[in-house]
Amino acid sequence: MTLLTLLLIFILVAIVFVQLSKVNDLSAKIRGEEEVERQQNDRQAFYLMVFCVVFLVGCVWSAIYYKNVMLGYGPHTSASEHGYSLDSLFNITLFFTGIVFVITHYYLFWFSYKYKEETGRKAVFFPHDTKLEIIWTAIPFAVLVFLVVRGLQVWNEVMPDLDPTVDYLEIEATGYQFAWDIRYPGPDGKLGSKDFTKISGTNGLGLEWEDVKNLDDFMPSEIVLPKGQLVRVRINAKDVLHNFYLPHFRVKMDAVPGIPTYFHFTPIKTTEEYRQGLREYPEWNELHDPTDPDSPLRWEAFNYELACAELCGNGHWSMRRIVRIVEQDEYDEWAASQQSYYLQNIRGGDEDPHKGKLLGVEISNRGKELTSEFETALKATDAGDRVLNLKHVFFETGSATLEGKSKYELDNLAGLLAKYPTQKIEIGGHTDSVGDDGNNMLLSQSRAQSVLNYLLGKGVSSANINSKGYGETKPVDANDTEEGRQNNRRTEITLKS
Ligand SMILES: [Cu+2]
Repeated sequence: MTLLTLLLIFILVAIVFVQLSKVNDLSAKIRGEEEVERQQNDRQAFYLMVFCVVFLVGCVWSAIYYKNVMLGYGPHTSASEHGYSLDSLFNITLFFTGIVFVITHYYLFWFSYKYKEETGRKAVFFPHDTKLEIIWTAIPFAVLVFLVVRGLQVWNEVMPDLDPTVDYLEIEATGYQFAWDIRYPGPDGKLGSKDFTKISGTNGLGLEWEDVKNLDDFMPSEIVLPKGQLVRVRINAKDVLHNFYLPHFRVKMDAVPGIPTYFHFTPIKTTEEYRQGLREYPEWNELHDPTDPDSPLRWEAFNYELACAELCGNGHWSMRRIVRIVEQDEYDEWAASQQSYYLQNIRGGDEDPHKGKLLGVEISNRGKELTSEFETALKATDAGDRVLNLKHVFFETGSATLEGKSKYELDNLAGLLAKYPTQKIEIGGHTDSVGDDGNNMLLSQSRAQSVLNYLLGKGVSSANINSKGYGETKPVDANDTEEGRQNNRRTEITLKS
């Protein structure tokens, strides 16, 4: 409908012009060509002046009118530390180019008006003026030197190499058609090494699993960063040029296949703080989705985003990712809840070079798990909730001898008992139902005793622990499947109240 109306307007305007030119032709025949030409010159000179005024006023007006949707103004002041330097550089450049823009346009139209053809006026031949040449060379020279020097200062401020002693969080972004793989370093704080020949269906980045730094790295679906933390982003591409663009943080860097690039910045506003800033502006208090009355307001629905700023193919738009800036403690909680990519997808599989070995990251995860289970059980009042299964304590088959790898769990337990020195526990041994009941009872007793002896050896007070064998009397699962029997063969501790 709009298109049809526009088309109609266009046709009508064209008809008006055709009719006007017919009228002109007719009047020219009546009054003589010269007179008509003079009048047309006057009219066109006048129109040019009108255009000049409307155009310049329009430019200034639209800049002011749209100020609040532009980065750097109104609600969109920078959300990163260095962003303010870049924004001020843009403003300085805008100031100088703005002056040139107004002056050149003013003279362009004013001269067309002033020097329009007039009877009896002759053009002046004006070949050269040294003074003028000097002026219009010297002024741009001075302005450009100032802009370039200021630009270099800002560049050095924004792009220095990071001193390795400085505390920063390093993450990695790898662009490909059409998504980003974002990698975080995990608890060790270090990203592991890569080799493109290792790229496979399960290992899209070609991470080298022999490098233990890779084992705790995680790849979340959203980018979460702590406020006030210096962040360095390693930027890569796997296929074509992409661009890592975080507009609200004034971060923009090409992702080039084969050449890693980087950028570092410090976010200074959490997502929530930025939303509160937007809230001050009436246009951000409109419905996010105007067709849905239950939709959140625009400021409530706001999120920082990562965009690919390179037209990298027809799925380019889908490279958008949400970026969430949170306070440090919220970040720590989020990071702790992330699962290592290796442990989730590679561990125990064909590509795992550490098969059969217990890894440092697993030991520390088990320690954390036992601590949290122990502390939850401590607070429990229900007797059943005060029982913990020591999942990583193993014995040699048919014997009460502890396997070497049990030591990690037992050392963790000894640590917990040292932390809670008044807490008393019972160690309970359990078997499956295979074999003679009496033998099972004896085996479970001596296994519980082995655990007790180990803990005594670690300095746990004998007044705080006792052991008991339950044999096959307390199964937690069915005894007719191997899995069930495995669940029944276990060592438990009960926290006494
Ligand atoms: Cu892209």
